[in-house]
Amino acid sequence: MIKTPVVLTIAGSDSGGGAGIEADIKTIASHNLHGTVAVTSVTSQNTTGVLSAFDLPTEVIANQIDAVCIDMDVKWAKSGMLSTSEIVTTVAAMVKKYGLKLVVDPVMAAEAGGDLLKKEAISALKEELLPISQVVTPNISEATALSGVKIETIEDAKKAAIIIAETGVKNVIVTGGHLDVSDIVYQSDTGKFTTIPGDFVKGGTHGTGCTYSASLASYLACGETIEDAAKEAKNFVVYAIKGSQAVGKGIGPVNPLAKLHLEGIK
Ligand code: PXL
Repeated sequence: MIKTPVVLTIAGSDSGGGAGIEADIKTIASHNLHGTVAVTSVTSQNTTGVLSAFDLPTEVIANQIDAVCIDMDVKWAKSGMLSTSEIVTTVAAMVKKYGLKLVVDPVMAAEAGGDLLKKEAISALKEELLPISQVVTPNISEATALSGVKIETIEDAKKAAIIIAETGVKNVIVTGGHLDVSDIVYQSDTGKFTTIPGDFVKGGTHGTGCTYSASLASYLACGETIEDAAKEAKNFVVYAIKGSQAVGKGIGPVNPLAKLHLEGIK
């Protein structure tokens, strides 16, 4: 019997069911992989915004990672909302302890507004977590916060990717949902750039970043190359936006099960 890859998400909970661990688990499951979680923070949130966020004690976050990793063979993980520098430091220690291959979604704010990472934690992210990570997937504003480069063109995004890669992270994917919808993949070991074009799609977008990084981690856990995984994950998110369901009064949540419902399991 072929062993099912186990993917771990280390991220916050979104009570509205659109982003965070809720999006991650749906995404991982729809790749027909087994998803596990370490919750970092519980947000009270809906489609219109974040009411509050309650960070879990770092011991509880570490315990969840221990529980999963001592039992199951986890190779790939993704991180989302990490909230504080203490949580970033804890997650970095656990990633090292279990030799996890990590996709970092450098979550800073919710789609409908609301800070999900304290400003002081950005340096911990750059100094402690990115140097031991395989991939980081910033959107335009996160790439600006990580690099100091104001991004208005694809060339700016490339400049930012090179600066972010100086932290030691192996691959940088600047997602272009807010630019011209192209994603830029930068592989630091070869210096190669790949541009992945996209079409603007209409639908709910709450949870796109989480869904993208969870899909990317799932494709990588299945052994795909970074370029193929980036193309497939982008396509996965297109389905999730197109198949979003009209719930709530604000920014509608993506539907990570849309591709599965339309195409079945591959
Ligand atoms: O999409 C970023 C994100 C990450 N994690 C949690 C969130 C959000 C956005 O709303 O709620 C928990």
